[in-house]
Amino acid sequence: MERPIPEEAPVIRTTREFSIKKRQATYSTPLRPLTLAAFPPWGDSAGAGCVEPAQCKYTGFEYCIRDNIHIFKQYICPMKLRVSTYLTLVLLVLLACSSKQSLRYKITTTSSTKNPTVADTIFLSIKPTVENQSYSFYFEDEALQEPYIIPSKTGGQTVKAIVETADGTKELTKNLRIFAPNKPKVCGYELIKSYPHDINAYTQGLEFVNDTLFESTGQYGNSSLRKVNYNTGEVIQKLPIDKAYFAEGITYSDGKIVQLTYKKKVGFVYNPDDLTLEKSFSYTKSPEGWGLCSDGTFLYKTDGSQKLWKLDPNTFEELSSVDIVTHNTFLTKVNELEYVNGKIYANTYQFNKDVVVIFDATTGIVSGVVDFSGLKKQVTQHNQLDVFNGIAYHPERKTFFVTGKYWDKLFEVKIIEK
Ligand SMILES: [Ca+2]
Repeated sequence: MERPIPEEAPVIRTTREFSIKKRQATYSTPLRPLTLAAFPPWGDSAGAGCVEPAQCKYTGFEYCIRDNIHIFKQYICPMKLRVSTYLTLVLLVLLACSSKQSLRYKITTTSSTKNPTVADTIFLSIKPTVENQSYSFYFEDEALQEPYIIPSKTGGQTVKAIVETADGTKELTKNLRIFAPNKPKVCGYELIKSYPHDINAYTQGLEFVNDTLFESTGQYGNSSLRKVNYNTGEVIQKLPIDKAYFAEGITYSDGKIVQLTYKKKVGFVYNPDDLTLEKSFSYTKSPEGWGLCSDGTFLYKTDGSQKLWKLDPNTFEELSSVDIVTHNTFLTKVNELEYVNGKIYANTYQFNKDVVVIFDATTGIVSGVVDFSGLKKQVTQHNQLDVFNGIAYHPERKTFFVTGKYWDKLFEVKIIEK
């Protein structure tokens, strides 16, 4: 039976018609235009339970069940269709115009090696090339001998280009990754002795002041700063840290113990004699606190990224940073640190191995790796046993002391660099 079309009703067009599943049966109707009367009343000739169409100013919906199949129809009024079409055309014209105006230029690089290092030549170019285009390249505001750069230092470097085109002047930048010139050497170690260590210490920092071992432990609610008799493992004094902080690396600088925290961007300064808190400081450039060490003048800090930060020893301001690099990677997740004679010895999470990496404190270039994988087997095995972390140099004994998180042994070792 034909549906009556009220004269006053606007004519609308079916634009979409689809079905949904019921009882595993699927019904699918191809899209087809259909001119119908609009809103009510509109009965269902099949008599299978159509509901009243929902309605609004421009659109209408119909929901029916026929032969156990749910059918949903959507109508869009021609006026809305016209407005939508018009808006779409305007948008397309605007997009076409804008894409013509803002040609996306970029700096591209090629070099003879996959991982370029210092003194390698890296060729630079601009893409796309257009008529009447000119450009020049800069590194640290010095004009380059185009079209190449010969990097003088490792780590992330930014090269800049000024491009002159008919559309105007554009400034482009590109980050280059410059790697270490040589593979790190694999170093060995000699085990001197093992000592007891608190199995409940989640070790995050180790530092000798004379013959006393200072230790920082982590975890929220269980962080602490400790003075330890390394010969016996006895904790001589323990200062619990507020549960809001997860304690990290420590070092000794200018007669004080300095301690980092993980996420709060706050560090603490203590009197080493009685562990009284003297002041706190904030770090504003790096996102997190990981390892900390001192060369006697400056402090060095890691933050979980590839960066080694150099800190002012008095204000703790982050003065500068270098990237910690090997011949083929930027080293991240560098944890506990120890400074000895221009080099930093560090634990790292990156390889998920019990290693110490050795890198230059000034350049960040990794020169050696020490594999300590045999030590973890020698401690009491338990469910919470965690990674190798904690390294302190004893200047009189000229030996390193290393341990791990929840390890019940502290190992005295000599690192043998080849
Ligand atoms: Ca240390």
